[in-house]
Amino acid sequence: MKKNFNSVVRMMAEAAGYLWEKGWAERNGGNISCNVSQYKKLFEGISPLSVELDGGVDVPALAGALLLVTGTGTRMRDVASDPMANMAVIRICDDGRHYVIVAERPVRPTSELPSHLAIHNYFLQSGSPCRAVMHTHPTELVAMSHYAPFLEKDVLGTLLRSLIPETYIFCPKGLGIVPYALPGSQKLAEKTLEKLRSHDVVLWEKHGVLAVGKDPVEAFDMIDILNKSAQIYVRARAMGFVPAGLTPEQMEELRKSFIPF
Ligand code: 2HA
Ligand code: ZN
Repeated sequence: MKKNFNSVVRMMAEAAGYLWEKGWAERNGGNISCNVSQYKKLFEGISPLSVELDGGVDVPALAGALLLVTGTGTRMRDVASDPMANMAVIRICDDGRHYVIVAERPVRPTSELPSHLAIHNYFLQSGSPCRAVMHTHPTELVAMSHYAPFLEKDVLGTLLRSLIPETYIFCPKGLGIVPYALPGSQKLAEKTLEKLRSHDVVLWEKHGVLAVGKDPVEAFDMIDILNKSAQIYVRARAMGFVPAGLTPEQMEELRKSFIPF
């Protein structure tokens, strides 16, 4: 059991390293969480901070669940090199509102915990196979979120999916936009969850993105593909032209060949 838990820790560290290498994780930017409830036994009886902390949102489906979460104020590059010194292990209390820290080191979870909790709760309620949530600050996508016309319904998602076939194939439900809300707020968590019900990835205006996956590397891949499209757009504009994009016929051919719904 310990070996399998360690492999989740290693994958969180691997994904954190990618965020740093991409230049998407300045200072303490970004956070990652994984539901690791299957390893509950490893943490029985450990409680360095026996206070119950308020998670900021009601998450009844998570009562008793165990989450591995990057620590507040920690750097992604430090999560990559020394994961357990920079991650919190938390158990959600039976009231589905509070949590306790149960790892040997009393690291406190990310400031974006309300969004992470709301989404893990949704995974369990909806029967989703996803168990990982990732938030990061991809430069080109954040830059594009500063331009109001891109934030109109479906504009940016449609543009990005027309730039390379992979974006449509691997993110068929595209990008949902959440208007600016205070980082770490309950409002940001609620709006994010709303958009995630019908999109693969959510863009937080003037801040960053949030993606989900069966594991943290899968969540990273979603963001990487979308930001690649954003980079292609930015480079084309820098070369002085507006990229043509795939034609409606080419998009339709992709849809019929690769997208199961
Ligand atoms: O973890 O990125 O949004 C720090 C942040 C807050
Ligand atoms: Zn952020």
